[in-house]
Amino acid sequence: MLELYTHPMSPCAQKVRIVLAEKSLEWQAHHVNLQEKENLREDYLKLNPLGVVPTLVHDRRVVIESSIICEYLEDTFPEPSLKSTDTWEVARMRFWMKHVDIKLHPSCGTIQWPMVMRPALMAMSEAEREALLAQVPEKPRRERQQRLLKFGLDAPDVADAVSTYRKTILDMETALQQGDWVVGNRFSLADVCLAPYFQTLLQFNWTQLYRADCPRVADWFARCQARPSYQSGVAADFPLDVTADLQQQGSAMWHKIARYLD
Ligand SMILES: N[C@@H](CCC(=O)N[C@@H](CS)C(=O)NCC(=O)O)C(=O)O
Repeated sequence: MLELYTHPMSPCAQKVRIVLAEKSLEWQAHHVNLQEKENLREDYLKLNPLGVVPTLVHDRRVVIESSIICEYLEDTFPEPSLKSTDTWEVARMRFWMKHVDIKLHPSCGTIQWPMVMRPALMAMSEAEREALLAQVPEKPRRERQQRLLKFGLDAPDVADAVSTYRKTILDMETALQQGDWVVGNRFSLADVCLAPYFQTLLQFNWTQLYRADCPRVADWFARCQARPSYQSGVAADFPLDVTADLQQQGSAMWHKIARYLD
């Protein structure tokens, strides 16, 4: 029995949903409403003390951290494999996964949070939203959200987030000169872990970050999107009306992203 605590717009949860679909695994979804901060409720914190999605529960045993969950699923259900048999390629795959965890994901949070989470918090009273954010367990995340709440896309964090996104894209363009996928010629966990961050760009109509000068990245993302695992694990949560709404909001804010591009 596999259960996933998830949210449709969470790139970390999207990674795991792609792996589950690639391996044709049956799973049960528990939707965690991040806008209402259900992730900070006591019962959820017992499962995931960091107060974030995703969380996987497999036969009552809990696994947290999206990259660890992806590798757990790969090791537990090895077929079809999402990992090379070449140990150097596995090392490269883990390098990309680590890069996503420590750099790309916080950057994505920085530009996505003001669009998706901030409006819900702004609808609450000041005391209510400050009390909620004070409960975020990790200090760097808590302080970043406090800045993003106050300044939105004008927060000081946004410049670095945009340049990290852009550098990642340029590094991917270089990597894709060597093979069809980010590591060699096999679709691997490196591709799984990167693809959701391009969904974020797509949903806000911010694809100019790669479309103008990174054709290999554009082609790579189109091939990720064409996979049934992406369709069921990610795209299914973005019906046309939701996408149109998000793209409209994103387009209106593009200038706040574009000002940090060289
Ligand atoms: N390192 C964690 C990060 C998870 C994470 O940041 N999840 C976000 C959604 S993508 C979340 O739950 N945010 C809730 C919050 O920050 O309040 C992982 O890879 O699982």
